[in-house]
Amino acid sequence: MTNSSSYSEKDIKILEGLEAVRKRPGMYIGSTGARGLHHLIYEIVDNSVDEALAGACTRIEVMLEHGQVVTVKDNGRGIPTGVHPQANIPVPELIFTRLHAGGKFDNDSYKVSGGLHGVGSSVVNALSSFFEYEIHRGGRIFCGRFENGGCVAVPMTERGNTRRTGTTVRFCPDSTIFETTEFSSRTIAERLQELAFLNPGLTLRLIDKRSETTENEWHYPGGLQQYVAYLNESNSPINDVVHFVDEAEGIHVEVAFQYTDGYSETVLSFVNCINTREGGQHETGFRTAHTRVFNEYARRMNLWKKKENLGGDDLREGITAIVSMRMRNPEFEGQTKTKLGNSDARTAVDAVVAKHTARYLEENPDAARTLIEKASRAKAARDAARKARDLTRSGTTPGAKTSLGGKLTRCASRNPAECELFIVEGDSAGGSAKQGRDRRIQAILPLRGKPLNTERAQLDKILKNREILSIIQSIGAGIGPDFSLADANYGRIIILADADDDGAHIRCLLLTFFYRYMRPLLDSGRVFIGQPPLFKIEGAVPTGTKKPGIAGKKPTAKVAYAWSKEEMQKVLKEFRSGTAVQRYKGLGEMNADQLWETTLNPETRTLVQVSVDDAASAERQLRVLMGDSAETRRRWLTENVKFGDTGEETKEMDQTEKMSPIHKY
Ligand code: 28F
Repeated sequence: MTNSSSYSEKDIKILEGLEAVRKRPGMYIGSTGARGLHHLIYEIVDNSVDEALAGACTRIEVMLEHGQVVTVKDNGRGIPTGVHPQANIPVPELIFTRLHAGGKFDNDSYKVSGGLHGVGSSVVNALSSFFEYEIHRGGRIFCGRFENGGCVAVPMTERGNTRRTGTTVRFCPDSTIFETTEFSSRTIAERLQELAFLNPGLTLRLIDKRSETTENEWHYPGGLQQYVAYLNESNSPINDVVHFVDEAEGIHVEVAFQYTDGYSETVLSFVNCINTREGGQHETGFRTAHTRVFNEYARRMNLWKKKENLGGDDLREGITAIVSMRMRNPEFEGQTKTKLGNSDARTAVDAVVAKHTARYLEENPDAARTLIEKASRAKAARDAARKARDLTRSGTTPGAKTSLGGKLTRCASRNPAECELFIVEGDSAGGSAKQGRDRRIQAILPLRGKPLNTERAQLDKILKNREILSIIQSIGAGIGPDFSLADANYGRIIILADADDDGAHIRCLLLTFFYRYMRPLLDSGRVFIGQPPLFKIEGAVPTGTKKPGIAGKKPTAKVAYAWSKEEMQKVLKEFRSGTAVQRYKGLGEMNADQLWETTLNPETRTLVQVSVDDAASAERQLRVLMGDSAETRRRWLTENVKFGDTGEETKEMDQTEKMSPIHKY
């Protein structure tokens, strides 16, 4: 047992390993921002999920306590507590103080791992101000504690008897390392729920004791079948959920899919519970098999006679599909290492999907016909859209003519990277923006009325909507599968809408459109929400005098702005009594100079950058808000509505608050 006072060289080696983590945390958890912080929890939870995958754990609990202390507890076998033969220290101390210890890299099992693929619990220990564990195994309880990033504070000791088995870890992220140590219950809940869907039979629980205690639990014996049904809850399904599990090439493949009468394609995929957001070979296998089998069936049943095949996009219009597989030695590629590279995954998924989809179509001829008819309509609409495409690919520079030129007030610069397109609600605000802007780099597109709800409209109808079409033409980079970010005429798209419900609805409609038809704009962080001030404070401020006895000059008039009630009250203190406070009802109440100073000027404005952090949750929120089920929308609004201090209902229709913090741009 190591005696904490006399460090041997092996302890020093342990510390060096964790010291490296503390020096460059980003190398191990991606960032020291909110995402990196949450990786700490995912890393520990994934070890419990590994136990579940080994069939030894059925329950995982995560608890958040005051001071951002996290506890994760499982009912697995308990980490072995013997002394490790080589390292000559107890296995738990090895796992928690040695990088990549704990068998993470043994290749004989489906090791789960978080976004950065299994950096190991020791990284969490290294980045925690304290880290303690309790293991129930073999009828005994073992516990130990580390402090300051892995220094052994209490070597493992035995403490009493127990009748259960399992591992509990309790840690507190080191606030000197992380920009924020504020955990988001919603973020954690989404991952735990996702793990529950991916591991039928596993129960996950989240207890948040930081304010009034809330508890949530997820358990889905139906697995992916329930996951698909959950994602489609707010839209109208047009077939039953198709669900199958099989093995091929030594790979475990589980698939579920269901169509709704919507138009978007949602395919989520996972490998060993890792969300492969960038797709990869398994998704390719799913798509090629799905397209091939549907076309074969459609021809054989004389449902499709045209020369060219139904395209994959046509056949997957309205589909929600999830592919979850388990395999050894997955290889990850892509920018965020979430694209699966193994080619045997494509073969395996193709074989399983082809076999079971063909069987589904044979056994469900009515559903098959419905889906193929939907696909043929989709193809017709896409052909119409392709014909209309020349409408949407206007010119190659911000200054180019557009057939609806009248609406867009272009800027002078020819360099898209510096150009900004303001989409402004209402003509009067549009007018002030045209006058007040920086003509060199700022273009203005006023919106008359509300843009179309593109969540519920097919492509050819979208192209007939003037508002949407003027946006497409102004950006000039096409839409949907044709969209090309490199062709965009602007480096920033800034939405300016009133801070009221109509404005929030317009923001939501525009974000839905960008999310559905110009997704790379969002993913590349080019979409922003302008933040006009809520209050204008006008009055007299006392002019301070340096020397006593000299009468102060007469107070000077001053105008100030505020973006919140609190800020307004703070600013008001600088003014003398009798100051006028105006609450702006809309952008139109500001003249050109005020709009420039408060909202357009890059030096003084505040913008919210919209970043879609998790496709699944953004997808679901947009579906609930923009889908066609009023019931689910009502339920969502009831759960998410916040009553403002004036008592009136302020519907949080606006997605941006949840998507990203405020940045100065
Ligand atoms: C709250 C976090 O970390 N749970 C874990 C186990 C169980 C075993 C294990 C873990 C085998 C020898 C490398 C037990 N019995 N929860 C957790 N539960 N690690 S981590 O083994 C570690 C590997 O060292 C375990 C039999 N086999 C494995």
